[in-house]
Amino acid sequence: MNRHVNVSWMAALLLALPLLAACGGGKEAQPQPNQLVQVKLTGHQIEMPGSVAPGKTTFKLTNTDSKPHSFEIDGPAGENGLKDVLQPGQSTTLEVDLWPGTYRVYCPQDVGMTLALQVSETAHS
Ligand SMILES: [Cu+2]
Repeated sequence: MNRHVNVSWMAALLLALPLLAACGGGKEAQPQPNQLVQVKLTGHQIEMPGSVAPGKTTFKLTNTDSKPHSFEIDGPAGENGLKDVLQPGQSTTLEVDLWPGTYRVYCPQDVGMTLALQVSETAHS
């Protein structure tokens, strides 16, 4: 009789252990790293992918032209852009939490430096 009780206790403990471990691990859940999108401002156009996944995104912007340029992205996540123009040869980053939908990406300095960016519904890795 006593032995049976002890075995049950052991079984209960063994079942509980992974749960306790899972609880402890959950607290240390890593934040999702931002996806990185490379953007080149060439003067004639903005070179970047036409579609990206939703979520926290870091745009790595590089001005490869001989004139200053800037970067704006307007859409479902609101209006985001650089505060200052990007000088020739310089790089900077812009972080945007992208929601699904269509965005207008453009350089406020130049008419025609514009493109449509599609942000998909689901993240795909
Ligand atoms: Cu420009």
